[in-house]
Amino acid sequence: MDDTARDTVWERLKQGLARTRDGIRGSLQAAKSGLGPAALERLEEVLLSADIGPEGTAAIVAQVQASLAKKEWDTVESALEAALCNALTGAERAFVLPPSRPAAFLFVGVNGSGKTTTVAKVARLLARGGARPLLAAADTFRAAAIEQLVALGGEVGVEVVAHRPGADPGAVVHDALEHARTAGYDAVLVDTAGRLQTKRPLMEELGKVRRVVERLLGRPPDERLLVVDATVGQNAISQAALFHDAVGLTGLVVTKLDGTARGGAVIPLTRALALPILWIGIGEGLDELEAFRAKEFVRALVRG
Ligand SMILES: Nc1nc2c(ncn2[C@@H]2O[C@H](COP(=O)(O)OP(=O)(O)OP(=O)(O)O)[C@@H](O)[C@H]2O)c(=O)[nH]1
Ligand SMILES: [Mg+2]
Repeated sequence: MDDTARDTVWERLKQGLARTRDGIRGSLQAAKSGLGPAALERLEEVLLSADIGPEGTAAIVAQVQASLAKKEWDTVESALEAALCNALTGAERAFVLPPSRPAAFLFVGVNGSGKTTTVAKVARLLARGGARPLLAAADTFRAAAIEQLVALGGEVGVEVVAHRPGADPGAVVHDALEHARTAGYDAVLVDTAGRLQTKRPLMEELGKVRRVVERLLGRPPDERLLVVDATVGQNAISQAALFHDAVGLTGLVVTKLDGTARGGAVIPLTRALALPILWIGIGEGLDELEAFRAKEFVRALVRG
């Protein structure tokens, strides 16, 4: 990536996180002259309202206090930045296209979390990197879902394998993998129907899709990604656990970080299941997907 492209990414990230940052910066104003009881309370409140969760907030605040006491940092801002980075240890994993062809990626999540959009964003990213992705419309639940993926595929210039509404999602994935093999595609991106994590038969259907890939490729999908909407708050954690049980997640994509003051949700999410965040979604546009880089993310939250 050249410098101009990097600058644009950084600007987008900053803009996307603006709403979450506003709260944090407000609390830092209050802590300008140190972390007195009132400023401490304000900081706690802000971290909680950013959805960092009670545990994460307590740990971060304790660390900020300890590092200020030890004079490791001379401003609350720097101490907070360090504590947030620390809370995100292990949360970052750079995506690399696995060597086996075709690679297979499964995108799962609750209704409306941003799966279909993310599939198209990732397809564009792969295509720009010189790979040939193929999309599989395994959300056969509604005709509109298939049409949406076909339209997005057109927008990013990527072929879509689709069956009729109501078709078996496993069959769609089967066909897509076979087609990818014969036509020399590098990766198959599987869009699935949104489902409530509490609906057992629907969760079992995801297990079935995973097994179709295993049967054909001799291994499970290379990435099993949960697409989570950052605005849903703490409920996202119980969602993640049940999807993890169903498909054995390899990572997270956190979407809608642009429209929310709750960007801190990434912290409990990644910590709860020790899953890395591969990408974040910071807008509806098909370019508005960024690799998650903990340090940059924190800097955009705290400093902007
Ligand atoms: N602001 C914002 N909107 C997003 C982002 N990602 C997706 N969306 C929007 O969220 C809405 C739902 O996105 P979809 O991709 O259709 O979500 P889905 O998970 O496929 O939905 P279902 O298939 O119905 O479960 C759309 O209006 C998207 O444009 C994001 O990062 N930021
Ligand atoms: Mg969808």
